[in-house]
Amino acid sequence: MKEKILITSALPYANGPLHFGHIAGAYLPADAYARFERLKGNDVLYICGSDEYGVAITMSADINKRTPQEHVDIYHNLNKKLFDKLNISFDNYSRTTWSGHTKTAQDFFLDLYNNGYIEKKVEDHLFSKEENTFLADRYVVGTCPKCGYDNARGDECQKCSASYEASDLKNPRSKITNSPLILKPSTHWYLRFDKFKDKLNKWIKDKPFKENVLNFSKEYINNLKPRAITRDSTWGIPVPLDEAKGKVLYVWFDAPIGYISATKEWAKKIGDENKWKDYWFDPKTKLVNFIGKDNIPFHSVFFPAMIMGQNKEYKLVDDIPANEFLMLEGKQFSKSDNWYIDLEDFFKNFSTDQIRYYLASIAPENHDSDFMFKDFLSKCNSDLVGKLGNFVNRVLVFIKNNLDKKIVDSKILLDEDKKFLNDINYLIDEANNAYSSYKLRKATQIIMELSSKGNIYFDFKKPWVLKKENKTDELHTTINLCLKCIKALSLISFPIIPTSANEIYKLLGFNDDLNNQNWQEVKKLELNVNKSILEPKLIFKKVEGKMIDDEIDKLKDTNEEKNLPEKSYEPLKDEITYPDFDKMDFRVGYIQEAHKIEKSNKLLKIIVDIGFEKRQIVSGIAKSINPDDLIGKKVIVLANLKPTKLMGIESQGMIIAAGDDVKNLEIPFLEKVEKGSIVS
Ligand code: B3M
Ligand code: ZN
Repeated sequence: MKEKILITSALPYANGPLHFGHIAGAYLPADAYARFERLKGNDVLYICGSDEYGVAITMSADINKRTPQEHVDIYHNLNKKLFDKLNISFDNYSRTTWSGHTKTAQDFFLDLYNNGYIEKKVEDHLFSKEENTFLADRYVVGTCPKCGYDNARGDECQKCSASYEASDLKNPRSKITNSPLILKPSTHWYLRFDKFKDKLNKWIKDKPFKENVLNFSKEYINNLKPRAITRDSTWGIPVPLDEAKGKVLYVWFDAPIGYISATKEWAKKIGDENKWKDYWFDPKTKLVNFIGKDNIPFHSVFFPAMIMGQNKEYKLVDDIPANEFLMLEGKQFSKSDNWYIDLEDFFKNFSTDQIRYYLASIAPENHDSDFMFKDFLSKCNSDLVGKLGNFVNRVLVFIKNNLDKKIVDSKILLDEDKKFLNDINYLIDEANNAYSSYKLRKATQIIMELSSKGNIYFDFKKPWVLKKENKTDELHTTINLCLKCIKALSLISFPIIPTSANEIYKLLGFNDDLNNQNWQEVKKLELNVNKSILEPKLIFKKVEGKMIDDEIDKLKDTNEEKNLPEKSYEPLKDEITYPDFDKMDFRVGYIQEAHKIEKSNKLLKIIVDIGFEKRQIVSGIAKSINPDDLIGKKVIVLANLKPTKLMGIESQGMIIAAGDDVKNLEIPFLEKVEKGSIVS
């Protein structure tokens, strides 16, 4: 049975160029999944678009002396081009400034309003007379109410770490223009998210979300409060109420509705205006939202609540493959710190499939991962060229030189041939499982495993010897199985490297390409026996070390750390003996809860399950680690440390962390071992 699958990737802000971190997190995984499900014969619709409203955009437009519309036009087009280059197969890439979106978002608001979920409140907000606008916290600076530092941020003082409301700052001013700010009452509309607690709890209970997504969302649901969904601005979707002049919808209210309006736009474009309903109103549709981890609550809590408040029964999300972050050589991508890759340049030197393959192989699925240039080189050369490319090429060149390019049939299968065929089929099914569960890293490993198996089989059978000894039947069987393996490789690599996979597939003498094939059919590994292969050619290019050195130099040129004095290290402590060490009992603990401790900016209260009991641990990591990022993680706990009190709260153990400064601590997370395991 054909399944209806609606796939979305987070709508990127049209406020700057995308980087590989975004691509590896929300776009490549979704694209591979879409390609896979299409290949499985399912009815797939893959939707995305630019997120074009919000204060961040008006501010950047201002700084660049453009209108917001000009600003979003630039980045909408730029990002669209990047997606094209990366071969992302959206069925529609829309934008939230599309008029159809305005209407959809306003209708959403009105249903919620008429159903009693939206309330009006008047409160004081910081206002700039000079700019004639209210300012969000992150655009406010002022004098810290605690330590008097005169350039303190709107939410937290970077000198004394005090946290406060922006309205508590003395002499508040605009971060951008320095103009003084005053408190001014303003009316806003609040969505009563708290009213959806029960419904959300019931709904989320049996969702197959990743453990961390689920735990985090449940925690969120239980703490739901009313939230303002309107802003004072001229840039945004007007609040559809007569009394709401000058108010627009908050960007996170309208953005997820963009998934629906982008589907409407798609239907319009294909000339079948109502077709979008087939997806959004059919409970059998599978809706999958690919996002980065910072977008989780908007997809697992807020948007579902907004849908629950509608009169029509829209589809609720079925799965949220939320990815962690991708770093660049150990640091966050940042255009302003010049720690980024110029993608225009990068695409001049490297191919789309090299990039897609590498990003898939390091996809930040379970923890943050790192784009490393040397690793990129090694994956391109030893995986793509050395394993996959080499296998395809040596088989085809052999056929060209020894069999007149003819695709030969297999004869009797010996044990090793049967084993090889079994391996091929087993790995096709493994790839199937990896793609079904959005595991791109795993898929790249399976592609390489199959390539290696092919190479090993070819070496073992030595077809050049079989040829010399005139063992024609065995020779034909060997080559036939190698060709089957190549066909299998094209199939399982298609979702990740579609262009190369198609090239490989066509070398086998097939006229069409894999876009029009079906997984189940291709999986039979039938060949055009007695027809010819095409002229062999190299599918993957080697990356030269020099090219990578140049890329690394570009980063170093602008790296502010370059001129820092050499790092000094703490002297080593006195030597201990094994019995000293053995006194410490380390266990693997599973973090169930983590909270900020009020009045402390350093401490977190963490509830950790060490298998046979639960512990409450107070840990001084709050300046480096967000408590939400800890939930569902497994860590190392010193479990026999005498309990002590910190800020009046009992701490029953210690969580192991590394780092020289309270501001950059990192916790090692464990993947496979179970909670309660001994660490030695
Ligand atoms: N534009 C945030 C982001 O790009 C936001 C996603 C919207 S998804 C509906 O990270
Ligand atoms: Zn301060």
